[in-house]
Amino acid sequence: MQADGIRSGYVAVVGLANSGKSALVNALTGRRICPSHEHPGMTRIPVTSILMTDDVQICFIDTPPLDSGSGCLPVSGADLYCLVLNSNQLSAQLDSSHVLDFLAKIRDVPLIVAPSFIDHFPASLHGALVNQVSMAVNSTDIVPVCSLSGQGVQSLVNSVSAKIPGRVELFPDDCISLHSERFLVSEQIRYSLFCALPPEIASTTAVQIEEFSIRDEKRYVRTNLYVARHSSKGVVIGKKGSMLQHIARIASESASRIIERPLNLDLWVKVRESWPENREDLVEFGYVC
Ligand SMILES: Nc1nc2c(ncn2[C@@H]2O[C@H](COP(=O)(O)OP(=O)(O)OP(=O)(O)O)[C@@H](O)[C@H]2O)c(=O)[nH]1
Ligand SMILES: [Mg+2]
Repeated sequence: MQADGIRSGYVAVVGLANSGKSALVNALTGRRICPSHEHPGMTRIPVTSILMTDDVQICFIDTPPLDSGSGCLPVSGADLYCLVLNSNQLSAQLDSSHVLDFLAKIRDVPLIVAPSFIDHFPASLHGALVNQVSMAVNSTDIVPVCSLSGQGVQSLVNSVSAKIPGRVELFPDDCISLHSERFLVSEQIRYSLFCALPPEIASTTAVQIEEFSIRDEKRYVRTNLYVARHSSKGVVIGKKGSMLQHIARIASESASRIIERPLNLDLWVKVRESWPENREDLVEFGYVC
């Protein structure tokens, strides 16, 4: 640890839908805590994932897309913002009113820009991407990344670490996230729906953990999946329960990898007619406060 304390703080990772925020947080921390999927708007509320080394503790906050919500800052009080821009749509993203609003609001908080998807461009063009960003954004820290191959990720960790304040440790040793195991598991169940089901059914199926208990070192997780239409119930269950088993397999594998414990997942499908249109249901299922 450094004499002036460890570098410890919060970094909010922000950007437009599908720009690669969640995949980047997972690459930065080496854990797949944040659900990442090609379906836009996969991240619905901020999700934390902590990078711990001997010298730094960085709590990355994966955020919902800037173009999804209220126009408020996705997270306030961060030590640093990391703006992720999809390099395939760089001009459009730099001109987006949501990005411009965000840049106007962050004021004195330091900013690092990470153009993502650089695997879609030859290395000879990466410098041009950096130049294009530097002409539009008031930041000298621009680190191109590919979260899938890991290219640029260590450089980004170095840039972020250099901007995190030295202070007392904010997080206990071995802390991987500020969320409960229960929340992390429920996000992996939600992710498994997108892997297994058509997007229109996955995005209208809510996950509600009814029981989360410890039995012989195993986590027992009884969960209700609420579909919004009667006709979706059969799709989620599948022939003789095959789809439900498939969903449970994906969710158990990914969740037990994250919490590093075996999991016994018990899934039940229920109908809550038109829940995405009902504010009380949205609150109950954790979509809005
Ligand atoms: N080829 C390539 N694919 C990427 C890269 N980054 C993310 N992806 C893929 O792009 C899709 C969207 O990535 P996410 O990380 O979920 O995007 P997001 O910004 O969190 O999306 P929202 O939560 O909807 O805002 C996923 O299928 C990722 O695997 C990248 O650098 N290169
Ligand atoms: Mg996301």
